Amino acid sequence: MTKSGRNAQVAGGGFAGLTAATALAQRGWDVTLHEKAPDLRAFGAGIVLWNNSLRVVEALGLLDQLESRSMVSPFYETRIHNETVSREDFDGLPWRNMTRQDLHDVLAEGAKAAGVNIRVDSEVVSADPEGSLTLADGTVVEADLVIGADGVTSKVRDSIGFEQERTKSRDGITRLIVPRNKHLLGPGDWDNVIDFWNFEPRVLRVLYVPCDDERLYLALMSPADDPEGSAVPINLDVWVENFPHLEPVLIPAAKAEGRYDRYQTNLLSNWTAGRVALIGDSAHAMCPALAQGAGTAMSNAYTVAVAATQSSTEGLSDALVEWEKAERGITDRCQARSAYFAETRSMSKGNQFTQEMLETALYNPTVQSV
Ligand code: FAD
Ligand code: 5PR
Repeated sequence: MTKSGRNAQVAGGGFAGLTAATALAQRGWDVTLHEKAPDLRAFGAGIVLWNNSLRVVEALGLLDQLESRSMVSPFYETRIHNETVSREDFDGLPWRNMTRQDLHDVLAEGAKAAGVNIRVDSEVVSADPEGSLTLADGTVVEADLVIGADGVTSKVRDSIGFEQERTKSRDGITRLIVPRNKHLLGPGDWDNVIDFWNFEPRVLRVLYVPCDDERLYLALMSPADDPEGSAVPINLDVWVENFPHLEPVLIPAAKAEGRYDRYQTNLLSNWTAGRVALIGDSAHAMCPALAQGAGTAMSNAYTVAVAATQSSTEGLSDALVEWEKAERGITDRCQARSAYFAETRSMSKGNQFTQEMLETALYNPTVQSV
């Protein structure tokens, strides 16, 4: 590890911010992370992680902790009207499922162990490409490097004024964690991830993702213009009528809290301005079809830390431009493919994880690490 002694200010304590902060602190940076919420907590329910983010977690020294709180499914199965159309195992490519809270906890523990100064209740209101953040209480903090990891509604991004195109998809999803109730589900390969699609009599989908022995992540998809399908709490009668075999997990889903979200995509002209770099959803929010929003966030968080460490203080802005050039193509392609799947709903055909579609998952962002 090199000791750089330089100062980094990170806006946002989600997966992107925690990963960047830890990778920087482990390289000798003096890192402060600002999270506007009163505590470090994950939003949402469950998550699928692929090889790319698992390699990042490994490089941060946190893979054992992650493995003990996640599980491996034998297959990613796709069904249409409850008929199996494919069972994919990705030829041994590592992938894992877990709750978002567990991933967040693993990353937050890693950040604390690396010496990141974590400030909760610390809202960032703007950033300056010269190298500073302004907080809601008016404090201005200066930094050699500023990271905007403040999510899809990023203030760091919007205060600087990056050009962007935003789109919202026609479908959206309610995400929940429920008990697995495996014994009530009857015979079946209930350790698989199972993507259940129905087109008749209406478009509804249940993505079934076991996270461990006790907890199941359910993502219930419906078009936004279907008021019954998109109702929260979920409309139990509608979901059970369409997925009767899932009744034992839909009953607790109807009692759980949840939020219906439409998929958002934003495409920026640039991810960097001077000493500021945007990572994660602030830079490239994407549809979830390939389950790579957090994956690309963590990859780019890691590689920006490496690139910034390798640069001199004077050369930092140029190094950030070079970093964007290196990572942009693969991220943009993943975002475009995810948008295509969301638009066409063609994941339902099964066998969609071709080598091309797995490009991001196969990527190892840590190979040129310092
Ligand atoms: P966020 O997780 O949004 O974190 C931003 C953080 O910044 C938050 O803690 C927030 O409180 C804080 N913040 C915001 N504004 C400020 C401010 N002004 N000052 C200080 N702090 C601030 N990805 C996957 O890889 N696999 C999946 O299976 C997957 N499933 C998904 C399912 C759905 C339905 C959706 C919508 C997304 C899914 N994603 C998935 C994508 C993934 O959730 C996001 O891409 C990922 O959480 C982005 O991380 P982030 O750290 O950039 O942003
Ligand atoms: N994969 C995952 C996921 O959570 C979603 C999708 C795919 C892990 C939805 O939340 O295609 O919408 C999807």
